[in-house]
Amino acid sequence: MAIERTLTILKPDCVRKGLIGDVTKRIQDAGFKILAMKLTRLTPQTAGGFYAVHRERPFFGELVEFMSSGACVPMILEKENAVADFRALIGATNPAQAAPGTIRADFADSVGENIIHGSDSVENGHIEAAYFFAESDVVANQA
Ligand code: 3AN
Repeated sequence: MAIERTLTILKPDCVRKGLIGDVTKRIQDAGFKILAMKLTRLTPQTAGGFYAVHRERPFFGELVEFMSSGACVPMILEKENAVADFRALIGATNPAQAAPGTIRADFADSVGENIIHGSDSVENGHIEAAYFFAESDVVANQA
């Protein structure tokens, strides 16, 4: 399997609940290497741009409001088969349907406030990573 990168965001509910450390530990324990990370607060414009694909969905307004409601922590992660393995680690979008032991099953309250984002393809992972980070922010060689 190929080494891939994926983009995650620890969402504002994750930060508000004081779960940055717990969730990051799960990510690292699962074998993901953090290549870039920062604490930031999205504006409604930045959040709307990130989720532009959902612009026509009925929940778009509440999604933008939530994602810009507080600090969040985007990270670029790297691992073999990172995209699929990360989606398995975080669980289904709706935490009520997420498999036991996944991050969303254990920490998330609702489909709207579901703690964490994970890219859905390698291509989108690269697009999303570039949305938050410059290539010079990426520490690929950590030896
Ligand atoms: P995922 O983040 O699991 O890839 P997407 O891409 O379908 O899920 O949805 C993007 C984000 O939009 C989700 N993380 C969630 O916060 C929000 N969302 C998705 N479906 C709903 C919904 N039915 N109601 C409210 N928010 C939703």
